[in-house]
Amino acid sequence: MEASSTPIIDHGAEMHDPDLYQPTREGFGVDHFEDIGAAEIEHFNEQGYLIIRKGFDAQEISDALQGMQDLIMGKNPDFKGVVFEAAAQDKLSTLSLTERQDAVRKLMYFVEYDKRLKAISHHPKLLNAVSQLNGGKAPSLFQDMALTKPPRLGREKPWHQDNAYFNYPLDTPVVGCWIALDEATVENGCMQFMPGQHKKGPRIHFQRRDWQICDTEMLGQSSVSAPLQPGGLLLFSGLLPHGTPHNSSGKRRRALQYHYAPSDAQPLEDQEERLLYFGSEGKDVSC
Ligand SMILES: O=C(O)CCC(=O)C(=O)O
Repeated sequence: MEASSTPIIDHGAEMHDPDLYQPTREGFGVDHFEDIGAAEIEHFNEQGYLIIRKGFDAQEISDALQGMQDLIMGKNPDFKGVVFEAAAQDKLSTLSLTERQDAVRKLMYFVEYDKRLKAISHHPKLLNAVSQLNGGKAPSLFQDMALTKPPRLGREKPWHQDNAYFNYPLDTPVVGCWIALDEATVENGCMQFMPGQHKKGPRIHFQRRDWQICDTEMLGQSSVSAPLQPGGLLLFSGLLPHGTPHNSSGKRRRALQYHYAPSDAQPLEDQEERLLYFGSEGKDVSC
């Protein structure tokens, strides 16, 4: 099996100021999907997030990891959505297919190429939870990604709001779901966020290391972290400011990220409204 001859490379590997990520506590959560009740829904509405510590079991996570690895190894030649870390670009041609696993930054739009990854994204307990958090609407998956953050290489995802990337009307209750496939820690780049700040609405983003909130707005602010065991997940509002630092550890930090809008939500025809609210430098951006 051959890997793609023209690998897609991510846009940059610039290092960030370590003071951008200063978690002072861990986020609130429950153990299981079944534990979501009125108090948890209220928490999500007020704080913009909810952690489910034991959402998926070991078999589901190992199936998902196998699905991801198969796609990276080129086992489905129709799949072209593997993006490599810019920091690995120079040595990519020297790496074996197995070694390439640790040079990947992300996979984009894969659910139609692997049934194990689709099964997680459409798992009834996940869809039910998203529906509980979006006001009772049936959720529809509109974006799927895997973010692999390889050991010592995985780049930062600077502070941002996901809705800054999506062409939906501002009041659409977009829910993000970030599922840990490895143990995610502060050291290997678990999610960090600013609880409650989804309520402040859209923030202007700029093209810097990425399409992001300006560093000067985030420097020195204390954040909340979401360390997770494999199978744990973070559900979060599309307006919640969040980011992940560079993986400076020797440990992998692979994750799936799915985004859902209510199935009756209509995407906008163009980017104009998004650029108006989130900043004019955000033309054609992708996560
Ligand atoms: O997994 C990560 O490192 C960050 C994911 C994220 O926030 C995004 O892609 O929007």
